[in-house]
Amino acid sequence: MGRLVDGQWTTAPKPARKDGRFVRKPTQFRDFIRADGSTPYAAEAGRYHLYVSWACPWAHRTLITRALLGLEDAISLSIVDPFMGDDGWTFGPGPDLIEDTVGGARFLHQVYTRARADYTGRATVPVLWDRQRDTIVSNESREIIRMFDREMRAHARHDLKLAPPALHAEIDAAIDANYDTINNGVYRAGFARSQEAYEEAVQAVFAGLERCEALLSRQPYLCGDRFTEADICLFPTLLRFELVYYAHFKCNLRALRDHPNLWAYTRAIYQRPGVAEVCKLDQIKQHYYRSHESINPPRIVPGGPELDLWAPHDR
Ligand SMILES: N[C@@H](CCC(=O)N[C@@H](CS)C(=O)NCC(=O)O)C(=O)O
Repeated sequence: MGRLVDGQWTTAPKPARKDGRFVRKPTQFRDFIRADGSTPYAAEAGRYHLYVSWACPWAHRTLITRALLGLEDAISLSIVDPFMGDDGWTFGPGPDLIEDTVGGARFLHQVYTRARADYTGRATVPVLWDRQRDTIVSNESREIIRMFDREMRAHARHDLKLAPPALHAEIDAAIDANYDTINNGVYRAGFARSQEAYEEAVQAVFAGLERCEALLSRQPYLCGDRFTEADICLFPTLLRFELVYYAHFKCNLRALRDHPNLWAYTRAIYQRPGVAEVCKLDQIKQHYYRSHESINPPRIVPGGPELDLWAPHDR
């Protein structure tokens, strides 16, 4: 996996941490679109462009939010190839991919250096690009979905509030609670380089899942009766659980299907109009099993599991 150092792409290995832990660095582009004009990023249709991968759970949050709000005409899209090799994320052509129609880049890292010529860090998806100022607004999924929901409302086709102001604190607390344990927990387990770091992460993943399982036995969604951003942030990880995290990231104490409420909840969200269309299960498997050579050296993509995401649910 490569990264940018002072604007130069390098695949030179980074020295591993002594404790074997995987630590995700904070994202660096943290500007905000504001409908009230209080930032240089006005809430205009046709101005912003989203760079994503179908495979990435963080990017998946932004794709689901864009689809549920009906922002497809307001925010354009580029979709990178699921294979992430020495060049990092690259643009198509390929099935279900969309090239960089804004800047004609071949590699995603070129989008980063176009925004900041001396950027140091990983070139990650999602990226929200501003055509007018020719720069990145944000590369933080959680903040991008909040902008879509709160600030781009005038351009949304569907009248859906994913983060009603009265629930902000509760939604943020739910997203925080699941981030370390579940969303990033699976990565901490999968990329651990010591037994101790792995054990710690895998226990946290399943403790987090048990907590959600208990919560969802009492209420339909993480924040009560309403479907919110907190559900959008959890769903991409649950969808990937049996597909990749169980085997590839060794999160195998139990399957997701062993948690009846979580499994039904996952199917219920998958079956909401507009969601299945932005869930490309094959691209998810292709990305993880083929891109992480250190975990899966022969890069063989398993045939299973057989998942019936359309099975009826009672939620
Ligand atoms: N904090 C970021 C995380 C984004 C992220 O790590 N994306 C991964 C894909 S799953 C990526 O692009 N990784 C490329 C790399 O690390 O080189 C967010 O939530 O938006």
